[in-house]
Amino acid sequence: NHNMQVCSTWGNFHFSTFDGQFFQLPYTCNYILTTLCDSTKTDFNIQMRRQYINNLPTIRSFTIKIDGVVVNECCTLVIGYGAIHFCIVCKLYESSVCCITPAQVEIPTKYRNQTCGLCGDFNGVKDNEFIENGDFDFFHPSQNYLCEQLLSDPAFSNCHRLLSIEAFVEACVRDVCQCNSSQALCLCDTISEFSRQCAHAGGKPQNWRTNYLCGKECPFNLEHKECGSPCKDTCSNQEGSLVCNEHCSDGCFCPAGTVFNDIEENGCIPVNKCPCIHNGRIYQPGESYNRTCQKCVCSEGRWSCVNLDCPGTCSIQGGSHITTYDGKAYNFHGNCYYVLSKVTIPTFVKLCNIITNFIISETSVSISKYLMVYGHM
Ligand SMILES: [Ca+2]
Repeated sequence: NHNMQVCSTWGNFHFSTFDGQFFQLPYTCNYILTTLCDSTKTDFNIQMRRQYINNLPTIRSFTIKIDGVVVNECCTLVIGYGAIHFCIVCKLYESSVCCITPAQVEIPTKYRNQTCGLCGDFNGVKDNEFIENGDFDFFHPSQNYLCEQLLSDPAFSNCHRLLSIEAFVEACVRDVCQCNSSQALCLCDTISEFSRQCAHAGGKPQNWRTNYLCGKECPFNLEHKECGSPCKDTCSNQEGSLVCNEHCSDGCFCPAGTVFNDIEENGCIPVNKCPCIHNGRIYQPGESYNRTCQKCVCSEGRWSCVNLDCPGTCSIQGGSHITTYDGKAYNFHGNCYYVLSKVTIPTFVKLCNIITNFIISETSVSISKYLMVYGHM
């Protein structure tokens, strides 16, 4: 029966196998239509791929190898390109001659029960074509291999006990199938997602990206990490990651030994290069400002203040306007002896113990002496 030897694919993702089973496989992946299951034999290997053009599935490519040699020129005639209909046929005879008529692959009966691919196993049994074949691999082995290899990368070694890569390999293969640009770009999302889910499950994925594969650019001198603390250390919050309970995530992080300069927003620097901020002004390390009896120096992003040996001043002006050591100003009227200041702590160095005499007349207030009284803060 001549029909028993023909495998076809047509129209809307339809296939019929050598054994006559019909099925649909609505994907635009690259598929092996048929090849010998024994990978050491290179008699033939026919691959095809569909694509959508104006929402119509059409054939994008056929790749045909006979005896290990690509013979596309023999079998790539496409008629009605852009429409549902196409016409390609490879007739593989023992002499490895192929010719072009409708979209069929015809192989000699000597290959019975030896074929793998969408055209089935050619064992003469129509039903359960692919179930009989065990875990038949629908996909192009090279795509599977690339995805499997990436997901099995040592960078994910502590993910494999947490997450099975199987579903990700499948998703990755689909990515590659549907990819219209370079393969590497298309599978990055799925590999990244594997990395994220691994981190979420408590794993610590290492960096699997390279400049050539899914590389990520970061601003300033930040670097991309697969597993960094989402609480970032900065000049103004240098221990942010220490008190962080969040699981790690991928993103741009400062290199080890540096923190992000969130004051000047200009990248990562060693802590000892961190500037400080005071009253809206930025100070570089080593710069200082003075405040009441203190000198503060910027050091490692923090103010380091020392007390100064400075006098506290209490003053009386105009006889009745008094300003205390701590700067409170008030008016006081009275015609008596008053203690302006005295030492109350016995161990305190006795600097002054002065009683002054306010002389208050009817029309004015004056003081017998103008006194400045000093004490240590
Ligand atoms: Ca079969």
